[in-house]
Amino acid sequence: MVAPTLVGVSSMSRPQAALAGVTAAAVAIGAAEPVAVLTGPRSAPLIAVGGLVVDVVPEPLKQFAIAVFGTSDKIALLVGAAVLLAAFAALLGVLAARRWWIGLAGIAGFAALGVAAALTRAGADAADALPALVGGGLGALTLWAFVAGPLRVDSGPAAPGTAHRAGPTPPPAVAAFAPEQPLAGWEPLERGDPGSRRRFLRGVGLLAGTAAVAGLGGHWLAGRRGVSAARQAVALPAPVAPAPLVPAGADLSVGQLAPYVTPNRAFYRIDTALVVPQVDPATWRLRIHGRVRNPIELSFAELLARPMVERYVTLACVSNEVGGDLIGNARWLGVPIRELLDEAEPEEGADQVVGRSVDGWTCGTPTAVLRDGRDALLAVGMNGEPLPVEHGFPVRMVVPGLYGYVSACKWVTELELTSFADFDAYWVPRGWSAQGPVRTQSRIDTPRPRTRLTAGPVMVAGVAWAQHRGVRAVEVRVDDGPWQRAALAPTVSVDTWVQWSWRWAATQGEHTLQVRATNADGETQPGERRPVAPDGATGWHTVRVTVG
Ligand SMILES: Nc1nc2c(c(=O)[nH]1)N[C@H]1C(S)=C(S)[C@@H](COP(=O)(O)O)O[C@H]1N2
Ligand SMILES: [Mo]
Repeated sequence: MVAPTLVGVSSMSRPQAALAGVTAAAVAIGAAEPVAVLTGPRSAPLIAVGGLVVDVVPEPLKQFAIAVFGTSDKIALLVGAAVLLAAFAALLGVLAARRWWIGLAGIAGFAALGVAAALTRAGADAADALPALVGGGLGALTLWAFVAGPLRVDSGPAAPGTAHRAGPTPPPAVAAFAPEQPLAGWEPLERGDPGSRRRFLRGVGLLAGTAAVAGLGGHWLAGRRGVSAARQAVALPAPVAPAPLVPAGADLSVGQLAPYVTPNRAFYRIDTALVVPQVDPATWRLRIHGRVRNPIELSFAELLARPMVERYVTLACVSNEVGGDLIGNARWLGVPIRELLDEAEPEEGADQVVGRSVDGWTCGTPTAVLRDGRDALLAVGMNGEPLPVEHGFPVRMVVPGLYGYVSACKWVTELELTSFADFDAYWVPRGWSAQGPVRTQSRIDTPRPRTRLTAGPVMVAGVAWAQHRGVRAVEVRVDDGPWQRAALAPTVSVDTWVQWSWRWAATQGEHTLQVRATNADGETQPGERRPVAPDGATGWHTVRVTVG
């Protein structure tokens, strides 16, 4: 390394220094990716730090992100992190041009953050520090090469007013900040002698290109190490208790109306995972432990060997706004959780079953709900296929009547018996209710808001749900008029949503359509609008249309 006395050897302009900083960051991030192929994608610095951010950002900010970016919130987070990193790296480059050790200290700080994030992820081991360490090391080397090493920009031949190395003038890097230099605004990129400038730019191009290739290549390789082949090799057993047939007419097959069964590729996805956990069924194990008399451990083969049932269950997210689409209905194949709990024999007072995912995420489900006879499943199949990887392959929980955040643990690997008094699952300290029964809700799917219709008969239709209680009635009203009964389509069970329809004799003008459902307990959806936090939105879905 170059001794500190050689400080200021660079004669870089600020844009050059910033470019050097960004290139060093690109090298750091790019170099970490191939290493993360070995240590797992969650140890890659951007993903690890992003995961840390997901876990620690305050709930209102997260809600804001979901509201603004929807299901692209993860991409937005990663793009935001990359932009922020580039900005910091540019600043570091500028500082490093003055004092190269500031740059190295900055990179060391970033590497330390990456290491800390990777090591604090659930299930991390010491090797997970490697991507950030290798990336940080190569990034530091790159920055040094630009500001003080072989790729530095040397000052050009002495010209009037141009500071250079010899003589009593301050070192050029300092001169770059001397008062006679315009401090505001960008200086020209062309600083230093043309030969070293070309070397510098070639260095930038070569290193940035290599970083991009390493980064994208590593990312691609990591993807290929996924479990899609293992998933395709899974042969699902036939259920001993098949799902009831979907009655004719359950699907009204009206355009724009959500189909009764949601295809897997259209099924909403919500989770905290920045990279989808890749769980090899060959090594997957489920532990049922904690406050039980008989702890149980099962392999995937042992789980598949058990009698399976198949059920339609509508899954809903507590973050679903009134009228929102974070809900879907699928045919799940799995083992009743009740049977496994009976074998494990929960102790008195163990009123909470904590489902724990391989990535450390947890949900807390009332033990009583899992044992009350409903079709709570450890699911392995979704609509006739092994679970899609992003929906929890190889095994997830599905519990009719409860929101996903308290019941639907994907990539589940543990069921721990404890009590609500003793343990708060993932979303509880973040401001969500520990108990999450699904609220009775209804949605207008057609007509869409703000559409122009022609006067005459109009089919108004949608879905309504009150999982595990069932929907007794759906009513529609126009412009605050009287509530009118909609027709309910037949449904498989009380655990799924139901389609409804109502024929409207539309008259010219602006109109407001509203819907409300009543569940089988006789409770009608309240009209009061409440937000999704802490336990699910309330209010009537309202759609405004123009009839011309
Ligand atoms: N491991 C894990 N499981 C999880 C989550 C999660 O963040 N991590 N999110 C839950 C939430 S909030 C919901 S609504 C459902 C969504 O399941 P889906 O993505 O298959 O629709 O998964 C649940 N299971
Ligand atoms: Mo959710």
